[in-house]
Parts: sequence; C-alpha cells; structure tokens
Amino acid sequence: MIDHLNYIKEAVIRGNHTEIKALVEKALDAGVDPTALINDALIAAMDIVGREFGEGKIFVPEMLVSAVTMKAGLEVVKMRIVGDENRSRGTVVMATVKGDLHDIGKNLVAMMLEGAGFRVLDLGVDLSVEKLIDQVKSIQPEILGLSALLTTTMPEMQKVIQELQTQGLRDKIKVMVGGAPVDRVFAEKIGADGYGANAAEAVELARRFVAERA
Ligand code: B1M
Repeated sequence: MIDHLNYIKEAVIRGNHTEIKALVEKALDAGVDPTALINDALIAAMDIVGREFGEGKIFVPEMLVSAVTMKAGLEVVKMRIVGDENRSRGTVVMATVKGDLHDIGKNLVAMMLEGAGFRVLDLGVDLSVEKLIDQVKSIQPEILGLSALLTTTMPEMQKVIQELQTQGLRDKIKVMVGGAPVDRVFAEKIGADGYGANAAEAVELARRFVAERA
C-alpha cells in the first residue's frame, strides 16, 4: 500500500512544489482523511523544516520553497473540504499582524473556519493596527482572528486590542489569537477573548463565540 502521508511529508520537506498537487489529489482520491493529511503530513513536514532551520541545517530559501509547497498542498485540500458558502455562522476577519509574513497557519485556520460555515475575510499578512481597525469598522465582523509567528510581532496583538478599546469597538467584537509562540497565558494577559492552539481549536472557539451571542 502506498504511504501517501509520508510521500507528501517528504515532498514538503524537499520543497517539491511541482508534484505536491498531484500527490495530495492522489491521496484524497485514495480515501486519506483530509485532517490526517493536514496534521500528519503537511504540518508535520513544516515542523521538521522549522527544526532544521533552527539547527542551521537549512536556510531561508529552502524554508520558503517548503512553505510554497505546503501552501500548494493545502490549496488542494481546501478545494475538497470547504463547504457551501451560502450558510454563514458569522463573519471572521483574519490577519497576520504587522511585521510578520508567516501565513500558513492563518490560512489553515481560515480554511477550517470556512469549512465550518463561517464567512472569512482574510486581510493577509503584515497588517498595521490602523489598517486592521479600519477594516473592522467597515466589515463589522463578529470575530477578529490574529496570527503571529514571531516573538517580536506578538506585542502587535495587544496594540490591536488596545486600539479597539480606545475606539469604543472592543465590546462589539470577539478577538481570538494564535500562532506558534502564542499561548493561553499571553492571550489572557493582552485581553484577548480566546486562544486557539491549532485550527481545530480556533473553529471550536469561533463556534462558542457565536453561540454566546445567540
Ligand atoms: Co519563519 N520563523 N522566519 N519563515 N518559520 C519560524 C516561525 C521560526 C520558529 C523558525 C525557527 O527559528 N526555528 C522562527 C521564529 C523565532 C522566533 O520568533 N522566536 C522564524 C524566523 C526567525 C523567521 C525569519 C526572521 C528568518 C530570517 O529572515 N532570518 C523570517 C521572518 C519574516 C517575517 O515574518 N518578517 C522568517 C521567514 C519565513 C519564511 C518566509 C521563509 C516562511 C514563511 C512562509 C509563509 O508563511 N508564507 C517561514 C516558515 C515557513 C517558518 C516555519 C518553518 C514554519 C511556520 C509554519 O508555517 N508552520 C517556522 C518554524 C515552525 O513554526 N516550526 C518559522 C506550519 C503552520 C501550520 O503552523 O503557523 O504555527 P503555525 O499555525 C498553527 C498554529 O500556530 C495555529 O493553528 C495553525 C495550525 O495548527 N494558529 C492559530 C496559527 N495562527 C492562528 C490563529 C488563531 C488560532 C490558531 O486564531 C486567530
């Protein structure tokens, strides 16, 4: 039997972006569970890439090609699992904070939220406090999701929450935060409404926020 997950994991680690789509399609066609594919192949591969980068075994260009490969694989899974756009549980605005270009985790959270029936407006990466607040004012989402992957960009999350407070918007929106260096203690400290350790937890949290409003 073909070890689909291992092939995909290896393809991401090696940055084999030309073959990843076909490999993921083949795995899904063979009945591999999309969640297992995401967790045990795509994310598992990025963990190894991150470790190798941290140990100085690979450098930014290699990390980037792996990221591109992971994103291409994720896109294929997304096409399969994102459901009917007409049913909306609520609107979520997602962004990676200022100074931070990491978007794979955010994209994954956005994709799982869409799959769970939320309307997701993804503002992208490197979002300044000002831009985020402007977008919140114009879109008026129920939930704002902030992602940060660098210890140096985590404080931006607190700035956003403080600015929501200053502008009298804080009680109109739930703020959830996440990203590898973020944890529950940090989330509480900065006054976020919740923290998701992974995409599944983010979806649970969003569901809870919406249920609390009802
Ligand atoms: Co960067 N990078 N990187 N990087 N990178 C890390 C984060 C790092 C830990 C690597 C390392 O040293 N081992 C390190 C940070 C160290 C620190 O801050 N203490 C690091 C560094 C140093 C850097 C640069 C500074 C390197 C340099 O230039 N010298 C630079 C910074 C650029 C910038 O942002 N300004 C940089 C650049 C890059 C690339 C561009 C090459 C690339 C990003 C490409 C892209 O995203 N489009 C990259 C990558 C790929 C990584 C690693 C290897 C992988 C990140 C990733 O995608 N993981 C990463 C090492 C690692 O984390 N193991 C690393 C997979 C992803 C699915 O997980 O994003 O954690 P994650 O998301 C998870 C959860 O955290 C959670 O759910 C997701 C799914 O489970 N989650 C949320 C995320 N957001 C959420 C939001 C929520 C809820 C849950 O609610 C709203």
